[in-house]
Amino acid sequence: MYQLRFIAFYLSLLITTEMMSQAFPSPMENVPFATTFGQDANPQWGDDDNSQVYFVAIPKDWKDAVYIRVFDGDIGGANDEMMGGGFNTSCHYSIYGGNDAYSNKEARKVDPVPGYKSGVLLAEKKIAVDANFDDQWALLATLVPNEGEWSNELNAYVFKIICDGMSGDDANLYKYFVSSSGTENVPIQGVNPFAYELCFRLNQNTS
Ligand SMILES: [Ca+2]
Ligand SMILES: [Ca+2]
Ligand SMILES: [Ca+2]
Repeated sequence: MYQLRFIAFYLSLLITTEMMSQAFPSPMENVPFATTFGQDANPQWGDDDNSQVYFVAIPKDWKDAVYIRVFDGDIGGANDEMMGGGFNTSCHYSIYGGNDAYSNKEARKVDPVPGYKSGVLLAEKKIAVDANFDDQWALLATLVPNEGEWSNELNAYVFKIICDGMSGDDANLYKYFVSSSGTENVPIQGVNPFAYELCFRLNQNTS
C-alpha cells in the first residue's frame, strides 16, 4: 500500500523554461533528483519512456575542459527506489556532441524516437549497483567544449546527456553538475542546462 502511494508521485513534466543553474535538476525548482526507471518498471508509475535527455550549452568563451559530474549515478544503496524486493536495474549514461546532437528535431521530442541519440557519442557509462557512485558526486565524463554542436541561436556549444534505464524495475534517482573541476562542483559562468521533459518524484512525504 505504501509503495503504491509512493510511486504514484512520480511525474513526467514538460519543461519549457531554462533551468538557469549548473546543477540539474535545478535546486531552484525544488526538484532534488531526476528519476529514470528500468525498462521492466510499470510505466504507470510515472516514467513513460525510461529515458532522460538533458542538453548543456557551454558559452563559446569557455575553452577549458568541462566536467560532467553525477550525484548518485548508481541504482542501489541510498537515494534510489527499490522495487520488487531487490535492486536489479542498470542505467546507461551517454553524452553526445558534434553535428546533429542538438539540432536534430528528434532529439528534442518529449518521447524518445529513433534519432534521439543523434550526434557523435563522446562518452558512455553503464552503472548498476556501484558503491563508487552511491550517495556521492562522481565524474561521469570530461568534455572538450568545441566537441559540442555549435549553435548560433544559443551562441554556445551544446552537448546532449542521456540516461537510459536498461533492464530492471527500480527507479534511479540522480542529478548532474557541469563543473570546471573534475573533483568538486565549481560553476562555469554562463553554462545553461535545459531539458524538454523531466521525470521526478514530487514529494516523498505525502501521507
Ligand atoms: Ca544510490
Ligand atoms: Ca528491483
Ligand atoms: Ca541513483
